[in-house]
Amino acid sequence: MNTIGVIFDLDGVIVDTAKYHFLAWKKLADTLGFEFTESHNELLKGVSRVRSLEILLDIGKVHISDNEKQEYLISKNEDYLSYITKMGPEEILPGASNLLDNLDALRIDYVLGSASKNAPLILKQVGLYNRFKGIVDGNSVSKAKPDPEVFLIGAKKLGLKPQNCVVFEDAIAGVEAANAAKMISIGIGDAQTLNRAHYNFNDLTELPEGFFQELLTEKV
Ligand code: B16
Ligand code: MG
Repeated sequence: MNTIGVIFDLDGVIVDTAKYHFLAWKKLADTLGFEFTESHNELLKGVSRVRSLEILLDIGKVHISDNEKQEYLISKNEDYLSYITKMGPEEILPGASNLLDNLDALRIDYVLGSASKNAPLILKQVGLYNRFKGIVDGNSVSKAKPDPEVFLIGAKKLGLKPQNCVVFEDAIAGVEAANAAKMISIGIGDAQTLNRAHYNFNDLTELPEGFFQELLTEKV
């Protein structure tokens, strides 16, 4: 076992499923009769499904019963799944496969730490499911990011102390969760937005060669 391990967020790091969440949430907003834009969708990134619905209803200033909420959560997910089930390996984001190959070569283990309850299905669709040492997803946690729970469970699966775990995240709440877990946080996306991350890259192709070797020498 290596002295460091990696925890990957899914949406926005390995694949871009935000566009499918957007289409499914927009359909619900259309049904409820208000506009839901791509910038509204930014507010839902990294956030749990239930919390996403609450934010969406706030945007539309819509009040509905708990029963209706449950129905909309189910129908939104059915719409979302209609897109997800068409995904394939071509949707893996640039640099992700290469990074996993490099980690394998360095014998650095990696697990998934995602808010999505659909994470196992998505990984299977793109052909990456069997490569992860473990999966922590929206089904395994009781507290959503920015709570560190998802990543602390990930550290257990890696058999490592939190300070020896490196987290790749595209959402502010995810970077905060990694920092709260006392892990090394890497923000993927806009550096201004993710300015609390310890390292920032626009995407995974920007990770410098030797990045993990350097971290390894620091953590020996
Ligand atoms: P589901 P991540 C998150 O994935 C998405 O960013 C977020 O937009 C979504 O609401 C959440 O998963 C829950 O997804 O409805 O599939 O359970 O970024 O944590 O990998
Ligand atoms: Mg994400």
